[in-house]
Amino acid sequence: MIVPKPVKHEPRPGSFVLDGRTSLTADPALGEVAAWLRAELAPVAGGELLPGEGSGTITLALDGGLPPEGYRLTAGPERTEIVAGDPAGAFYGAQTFRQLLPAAAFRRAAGGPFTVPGVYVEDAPRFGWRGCILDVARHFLTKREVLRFVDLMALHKLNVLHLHLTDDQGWRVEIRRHPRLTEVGAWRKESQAGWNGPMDGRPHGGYYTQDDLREIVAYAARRHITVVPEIDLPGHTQAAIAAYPELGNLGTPLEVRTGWGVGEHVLNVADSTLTFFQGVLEEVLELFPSPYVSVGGDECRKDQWRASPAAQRRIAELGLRDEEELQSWFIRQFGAYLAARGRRLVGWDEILEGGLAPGAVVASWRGEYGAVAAARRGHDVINCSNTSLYLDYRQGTGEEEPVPFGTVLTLEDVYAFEPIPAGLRGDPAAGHVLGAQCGVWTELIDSSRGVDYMAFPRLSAFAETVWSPPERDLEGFRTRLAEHLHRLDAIGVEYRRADGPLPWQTRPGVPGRPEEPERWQAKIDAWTSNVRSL
Ligand code: TNX
Repeated sequence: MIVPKPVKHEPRPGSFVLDGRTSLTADPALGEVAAWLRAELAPVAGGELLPGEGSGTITLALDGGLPPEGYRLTAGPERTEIVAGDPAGAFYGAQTFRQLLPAAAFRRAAGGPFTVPGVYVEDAPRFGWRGCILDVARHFLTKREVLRFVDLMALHKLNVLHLHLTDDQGWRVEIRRHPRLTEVGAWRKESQAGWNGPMDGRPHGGYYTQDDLREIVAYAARRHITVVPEIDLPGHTQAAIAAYPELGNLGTPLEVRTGWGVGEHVLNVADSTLTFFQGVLEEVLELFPSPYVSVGGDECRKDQWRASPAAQRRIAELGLRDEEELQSWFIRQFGAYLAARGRRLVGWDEILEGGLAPGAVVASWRGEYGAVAAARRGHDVINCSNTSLYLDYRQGTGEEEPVPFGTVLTLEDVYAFEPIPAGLRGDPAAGHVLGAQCGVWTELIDSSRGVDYMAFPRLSAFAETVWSPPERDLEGFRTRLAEHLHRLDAIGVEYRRADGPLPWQTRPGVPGRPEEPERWQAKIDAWTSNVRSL
């Protein structure tokens, strides 16, 4: 019972035994995958899985005829063979092998021998972009917690970690040339309890050094996960402005934001501000080899630009129509900067509102209109639809859901998600849908334990929507999931039970912001009216 469900999974006669005498032999090109699998299995098997012929042998081999990230796995007496088109495919075959073992094999303690039933699996992903957004800006997650999350993504065959590194409430990436970004911007004096609740009076913060980020990137790369950094511009920048007031429109000191919601403080559009953030990106590009780099572009309130003589002068000089076009111009500067360095800009769907940067990839979050509009105009898109994939939204109607936020988004709702938006089905532009991303936004999630509760098992359902063939089978998924939850238990993931939170997973008295579906739809309609009129 494998999650996400493979393309083909058939029983074969006999079984394979993993124990202290099992050996592992790999094509030299798959040496890294072999090293990873050895490290995962050694404490379980109670042996080193050295190369050569043991009492049973696992082999990793290449076959260039297989699709990207695809693999075939055959397990039987004395032999398990994983054949892959590339190292990523071998890695996914190895992940599947781990899931063929009993759930107890996910404990890092020798409990073997373990038996794998004879099996033939043939598999390859439906989409090349299988992502998750992790917001480490609103609430910081330690490096160790991020690495654990990377392992959980890899278990689910996800391959993009979109790391939301900066926001009004915190700047989390060390930038050597602008040290105050973390000295000042990584800390806030307190946080709002829940949505519009009282201030908690407790300082919060943290950041990743450049060495930490190199480590996260390398750790993820070894698990075939690309880390896409997000430096959110020109809105969501209060932490940066608190560190360097000259980046803002008021020139007066500000604090790192302590409350939630969309802030009014945004960057000014001076040349010096563009230069400042190009400098930031220069260091970010050194840390993150990802071909894609996000500059956010979402929820930029225009009040300060409307009131700013300098912003208005910029609009006039450039012959722009309004502040929307000013935002597009701003984002385009970074599109050009990134393109000149061989990278592609990713931005939220707001970047559609005043004209798209050439080559930009649109991450569509306000429903799917943005994805449809951008794909029709020839841009690649990532479906991040909030109404299907925002894992910070409440998982049930119950009052006891911890800090209930957004509309109800159940496990079943996520499982029903289809990455190709309805508006693109049957349209050749659907080819521009690179894949999809679920989102773990953390205004109301203040710990790694809280991330476990909100992300799992909905992330397991999401993984099937981007990896597995398009047909849905809810009953089959429930059966697979029942077994998968034993794996998550063995790993120590504090997922949400089907019947709701355990008592210590509730947060009584912390105010949430539940939304009713009708109000929500009205909001999405309003959000997307700009996009639809394009
Ligand atoms: C909208 S997604 C945001 C985030 C919030 C999230 C909460 C996006 C581009 N902007 O800043 O964290 O909603 O659900």
